[in-house]
Amino acid sequence: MSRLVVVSNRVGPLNDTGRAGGLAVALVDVLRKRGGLWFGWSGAVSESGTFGELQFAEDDDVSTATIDVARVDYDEFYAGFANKALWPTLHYRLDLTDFDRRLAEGYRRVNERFAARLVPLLQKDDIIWVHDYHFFLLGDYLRRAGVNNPIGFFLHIPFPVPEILTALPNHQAMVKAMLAYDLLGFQTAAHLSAFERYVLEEANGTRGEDGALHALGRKVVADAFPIGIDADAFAGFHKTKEGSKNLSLVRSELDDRKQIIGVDRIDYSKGLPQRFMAFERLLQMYPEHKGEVELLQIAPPSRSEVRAYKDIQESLEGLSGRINGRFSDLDWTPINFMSRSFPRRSLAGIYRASAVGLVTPLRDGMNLVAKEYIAAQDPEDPGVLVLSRFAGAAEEMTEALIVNPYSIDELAEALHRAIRMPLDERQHRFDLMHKKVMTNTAGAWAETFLDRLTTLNADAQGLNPAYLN
Ligand code: GDG
Repeated sequence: MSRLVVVSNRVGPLNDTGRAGGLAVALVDVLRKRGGLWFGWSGAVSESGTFGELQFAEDDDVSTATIDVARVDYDEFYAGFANKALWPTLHYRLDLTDFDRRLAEGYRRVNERFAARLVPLLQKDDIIWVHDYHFFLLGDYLRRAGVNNPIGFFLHIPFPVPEILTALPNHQAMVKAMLAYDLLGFQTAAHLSAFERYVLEEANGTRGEDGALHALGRKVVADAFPIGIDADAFAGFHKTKEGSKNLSLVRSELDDRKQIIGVDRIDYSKGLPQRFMAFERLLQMYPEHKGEVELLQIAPPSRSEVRAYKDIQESLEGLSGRINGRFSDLDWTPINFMSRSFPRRSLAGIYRASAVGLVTPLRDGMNLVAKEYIAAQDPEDPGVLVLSRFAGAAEEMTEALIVNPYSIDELAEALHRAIRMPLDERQHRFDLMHKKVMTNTAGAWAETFLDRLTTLNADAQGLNPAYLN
C-alpha cells in the first residue's frame, strides 16, 4: 500500500491527549493504520518562518514534519486571507470579509512555500491528501513543481453557491487551482452541487462521460464524503474516569432539572447569540421551564486576534449576563456560559447528562458536536438533538428536530418540544441517528476517500499530469 501523506494547517498530537479535536483524532487513526507522514504548520511564529528547519517527530509508523511561519505570514495568511476572507465568504458572511490584496498575496505565498517545503519529502508512490480552506492553492504548486502523485483535497467547511463565491475577488484563480487536485471531497451533496454549479455555469465547464468535471483546461473528480467521528470511543468515554466523574457531577448538580448543552468554538458561524435569545424566548413563552431547565454553553475561544471573534465573545457575555440578570433565582441560574475547553472524555460525560443537544449554526460544513452528542447518549434514556438545517449534519441526521436557527420563535418552540418529548419518541429518533453515527465513522470516511483516490489512480482516468501553465 502506498504511503499516505496528509497536509493540514495544524498537525495534531500523535497521541490522544484528550485535547485534540475530532478531526486530528481521525487523521491519526488512518495514518496509524497505513503508516505515513503528516505535514503542516508547527503552530509557532518565528523569524525564519517557512524558511526555517523542518521539525520532525515520529511514533511507530507515523511521522510528522512541521514548519514555523513568520509573523507576516501569520497576519496575512492565517489571521488574514484564510480567516478574514475565505472563512466568512464560505460561511455566507460577506459583511465580515476583508479582501485586502496584501492578504491574498500572503495566502498565495504561504501555499507556494508549504508546497516547496513538502516536495523534497515526497516519494514516488505517495498518495497525498490535503485538508481544508488554508490550502486551496497547494495542489497547484505541487503540480508546478512536477509532482505527479495522486493528490486529493477535502474541504471541511461549506462551499458556497456561485452567487456568494463570486464576491471573492480571485474566485476564478482559486477554483482553477482546485482543479489541479485529482479528487475533491465536500461534506455534503449541497456543497458538491454548489461547486459543480460554479464549474459548469461560471467557468463554462462540462461534465465528461466518466462524471469528471472539465474546465479551464483541467479535469477533476468531485464528490461528497460526509465526515464522521470516532464513534466507539465517544460511546465509551462515559465509562472512563474523567467521563464518569463529569457525568455524575453534572447529574448531581442538576438534581431534577434538565440541561440543554451547546459546545462550540466561539465563532460567528455557530449562531450563539440567536441560541441565547431563543433560550430567553423559551422562558418567556413557557414560564413553567423557569427553575426547571438550564442552558450550559461550553465555548472555547478561538481566533481572538480577529476583530469579529472578539466582538462575538463580548456580545455573548453581554447577552448571558442580561438573561441571567432577568431570570435568575436564589437556587437557579438559567445560562452557564463557560468560555473554556474540556478534555474530550469530560465532554462525553457532559453530553450524556444533558437532555437536549443544541446545535444551531447559521452555516457549518458538517458539525461533529451533533454526532458526538448522539454517540454519547444512553440508549435507554436518550436526549434529543435540536439541529440547524444549515449544518451539513442535517443532510444525514434527519431524525433530529431540524430548525431554522434564524427564527428565535421556532428555536424556542423546538426546545420546548425537545424537553417534553416522551421516551418512545426520543428512542425512535435516537436509534435511527445512532445507527448512522456508528456506521459513518471518521475511519470509514477516510477509507472511502482514500479508496476513491486510489481507484482513480489505478484507472489513471481522473489524474492530472504535472503541468506548467
Ligand atoms: C470544522 C468545520 C466540520 C469543542 N469544544 C471542545 C472540543 N471541541 C471539539 C468538539 C468537536 C470539534 O471540537 C468541533 O468540531 P465542529 O465540527 O463542531 O466544528 P469546527 O471546529 O468548526 O470544524 C465543521 C469539522 O471541521 C470537521 O470536518 O464538522 O463543520 O467547521 O470535535 O468536540 N474538544 C475538546 N474540548 C472542548 O472544550 N477536547
